[in-house]
Amino acid sequence: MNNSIKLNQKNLVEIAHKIPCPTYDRSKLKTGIVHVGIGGFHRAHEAFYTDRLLEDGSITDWGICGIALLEFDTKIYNSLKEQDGLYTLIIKELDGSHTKRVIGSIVEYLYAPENPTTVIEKMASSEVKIITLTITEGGYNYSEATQSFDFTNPNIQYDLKHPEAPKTIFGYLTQAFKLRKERGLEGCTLQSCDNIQGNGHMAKRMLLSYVQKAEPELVSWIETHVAFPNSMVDRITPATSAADIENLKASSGIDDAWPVVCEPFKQWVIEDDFTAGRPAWETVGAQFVEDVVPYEKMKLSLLNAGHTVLGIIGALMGYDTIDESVHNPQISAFLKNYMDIEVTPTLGALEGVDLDGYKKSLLERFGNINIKDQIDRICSESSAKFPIFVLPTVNTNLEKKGSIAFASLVIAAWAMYSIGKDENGKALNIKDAMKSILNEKGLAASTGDPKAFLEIETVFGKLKDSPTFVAAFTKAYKNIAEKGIATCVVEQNNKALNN
Ligand code: CS2
Repeated sequence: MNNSIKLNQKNLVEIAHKIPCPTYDRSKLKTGIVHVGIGGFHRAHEAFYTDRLLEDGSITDWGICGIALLEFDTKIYNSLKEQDGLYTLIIKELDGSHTKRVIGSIVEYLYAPENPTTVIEKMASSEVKIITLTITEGGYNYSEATQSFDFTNPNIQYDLKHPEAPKTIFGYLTQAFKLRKERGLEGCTLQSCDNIQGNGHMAKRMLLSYVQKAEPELVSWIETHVAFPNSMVDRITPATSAADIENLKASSGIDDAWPVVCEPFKQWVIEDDFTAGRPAWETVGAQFVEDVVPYEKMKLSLLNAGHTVLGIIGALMGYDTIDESVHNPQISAFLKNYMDIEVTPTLGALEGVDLDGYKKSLLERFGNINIKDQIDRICSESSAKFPIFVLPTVNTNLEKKGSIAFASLVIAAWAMYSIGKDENGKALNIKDAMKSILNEKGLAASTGDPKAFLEIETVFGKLKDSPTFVAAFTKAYKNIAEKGIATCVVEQNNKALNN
């Protein structure tokens, strides 16, 4: 459509005739939140909740400044800048319809690689009360092998030498908190919105490890002036496709360089521990609780691990999307068995949660044919995901002598996947910071020594020393090599049936 209108502040009045737009005065908003990592998920989740809050009330303190931290973020930064921070959120409903709205809560955006000082100043600004993060599971720089902060990361080494122009979140936060301390400003809240068990605890532990080395005298200031609430975040947000951009133009006449698509479901459970105030997100559906850890555990080990199960098995079978994978009845039965037999017994008491209902709803969400969530997206960065989503369940079951057969099959399938081809010989598009080592060990595993894959200690920790796990993994690997993944999935389901 040639006569589509470019999304930006100037055109908002006209666009409001087509789809709902912010009616609040964006120019009057103060920037109370700095958010690092303005990808799709943040824009479908925190920015969405905040936009609703701004729309509902007379609040003006909680505009968001989005930070693009990495060079990789150049495209999103440029798109948002051209559009004055505005973007369209397209909710793909279960009945196939689309609910659209222009979101206005991101009122500033900064590109860190070119303006490190501006970013540090913004994080240190007295107006900013909360710094939120979606920097991905791998972004916390935690090593499973040493169970601690990874100082061997070259970017961390760089930041230690160049504190004024850092590259990592740890370098930025250290400088910002140092300024706050020097200027006698109040502290602020650092809120992780990543899929990590105890994400607030992890953020605190990793930051303090870095600060201990970079600015030891800042440690106690951070301990007393910065809060690190844990939070559980949820909304399936596939990568935006070229078709999504075109459809928006064709259906609504809006030219948006990077709209965000997501499912209708959303959940945000947060510990109410904020140093310098917070938005009343509970009025727009967030839940504030005392201890979020059980909810996080449930979500990570059922939803995120469920995605990994569907993604890795589906990829090997040649599927492209999660709904295709879950609509294979044997794969969905496998996932259901994994959830019931291996995950559920590891979850503690979950007061007020209907676990059966939750698991059922996950299968429905995964099966939403309108979402078309990419298996490539789900399998990306699996080396950071397995240790958080799947391996804790395996470790608990090893301790409790529970079943590990389903998880072992998925891990063995991942070893196959890492070779880079599906079972039909088609190349897989592997995106992983550890791609080369995964490939090397995947190939080594395929030459007769499956457990070579388990030598990747930053992923598997000490699992290679567990004879029970090594035996289950080796058996699963050999079975897949001999019979193919589809047969193994069926056999595993049948074993569960007969037990
Ligand atoms: C997915 C998550 O990346 C993944 O592997 O499981 O992005 C998932 O879609 C979100 O956590 C949903 O809340």
